[in-house]
Amino acid sequence: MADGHILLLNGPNLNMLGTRQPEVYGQETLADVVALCQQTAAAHGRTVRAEQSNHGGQLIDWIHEARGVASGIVINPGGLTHTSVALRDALVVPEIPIIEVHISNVHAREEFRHHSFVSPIASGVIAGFGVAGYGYAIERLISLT
Ligand code: DHK
Repeated sequence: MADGHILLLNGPNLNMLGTRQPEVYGQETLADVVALCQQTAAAHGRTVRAEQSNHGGQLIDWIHEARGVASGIVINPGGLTHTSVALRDALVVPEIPIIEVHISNVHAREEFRHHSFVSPIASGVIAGFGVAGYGYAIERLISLT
């Protein structure tokens, strides 16, 4: 493994955090999320590579590149959670722990958000803790890797 960093991935529309439906996703920005994850990891002597894309193929390319390089992945796949077999298939390629994060409690929302293609291959799932859930996900990943 090259450096064992944690890969933090955010999917479609999460670049709009702080602006998009703040009553659902909160006031914090994606930059706040990245800073939280980096600070949480740094407290354990670990590093985070943070990426966001609105395009599934780009996310899949980053996941493939993680093989043999990253120690684990924290991912909020956004709406791709509920639609993308391709993203799920990619996430098993690196053979490292995956933690799935949702800012909102997807189970208390529309029925189409209740199913995740990612959850069956994840080591853990966090939903409904706001952006604090990303910090918990980093903590858990560190305890696993
Ligand atoms: C984020 C999204 O963009 C939605 O498509 C998901 C998730 C929920 C979240 O809560 O972080 O359904």
